[in-house]
Amino acid sequence: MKQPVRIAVTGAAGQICYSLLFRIAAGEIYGDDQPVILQMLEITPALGVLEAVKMELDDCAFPLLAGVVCTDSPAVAFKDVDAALFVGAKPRGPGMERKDLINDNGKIFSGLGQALNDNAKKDVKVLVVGNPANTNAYILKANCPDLDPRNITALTRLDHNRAESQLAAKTNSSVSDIKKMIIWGNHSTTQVPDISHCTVAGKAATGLVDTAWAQEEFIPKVAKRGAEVINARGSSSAASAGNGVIDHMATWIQGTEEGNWVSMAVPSDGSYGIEEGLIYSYPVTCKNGDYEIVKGLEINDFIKGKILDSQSELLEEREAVKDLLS
Ligand code: NAX
Repeated sequence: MKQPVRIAVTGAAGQICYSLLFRIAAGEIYGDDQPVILQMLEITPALGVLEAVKMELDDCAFPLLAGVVCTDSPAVAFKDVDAALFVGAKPRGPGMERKDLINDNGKIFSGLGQALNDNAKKDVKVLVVGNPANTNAYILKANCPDLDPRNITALTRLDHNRAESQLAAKTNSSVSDIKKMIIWGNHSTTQVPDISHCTVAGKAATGLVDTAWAQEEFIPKVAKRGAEVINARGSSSAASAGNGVIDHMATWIQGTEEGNWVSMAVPSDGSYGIEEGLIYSYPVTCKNGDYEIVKGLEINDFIKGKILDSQSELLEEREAVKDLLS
């Protein structure tokens, strides 16, 4: 039997984790021959609920689950972890401005970053889900000087999956026929779902749908899908977000399929004119536990404008938290 890998998960008593943790314990990130230890972090008032989550994990008798830690101490949660999933965040309250949300979460993520830096394995793979995800990841990166900055990423795979599903429905095809979807930018309404390079069962998507649909219906539909779910459900996407986390991590660790790519928000290396270091969603391929930004794609003027708009939003968010970037 292999040595277990350690995975820290924050916000472990919340909605997303109620599906996510069980799928990790079933082996869906690292594969069905890899034992895992879950190191679950919550705020002190949520420790009772967290204990109930542990009871249910125990009651599933997952053969690959080699241990479960419940704690309100970041140092304990991040001790020797191979992966850290930052799901927990302060939600937006009534009357709260976006900049207040950015600021409050910024403080949380700078503190968590220091604890991660001091306790995790140096090559820990990090995924930020809690919103504003890209900027929280940026703050985390600034507070983790000893970790590999390339390993600090944010979730846009849910947006990528939503985009595939919308295009499949529009073209009466199966999601498995859709290849090379792209989400550019911030995980927010400025994100840029882009079908320019997509194929549907081998045919160019741009030849199957008209430009007006791609620009005026598809983009806002994907970008505002989270709000649509909130309106229908009364709370934000949970199972589909958990599924996006599984897909993001499993692809990063196990690799992309031949002839396809996925979207991940990663530190920009300057590709496509985006400022270096910003956590920006790009098309990436993954192999041997590493990812690479897909380079040299031709970008039309419409998409180029939107890509820069999303960058502007990220620059504004960064300005709002500049005091937390140690
Ligand atoms: P919940 O409110 O159900 O759960 C969040 C949990 O985090 C709570 O149990 C809370 O006690 C805990 N928490 C808060 N601060 C913490 C801290 N400092 N340390 C540890 N735990 C802490 O939210 P849930 O529906 O699970 O969503 C979690 C986050 O995901 C939210 O910020 C949400 O906006 C974000 N999302 C991100 C998505 C993405 O694609 N990037 C999509 C889904 C979701 O909207």
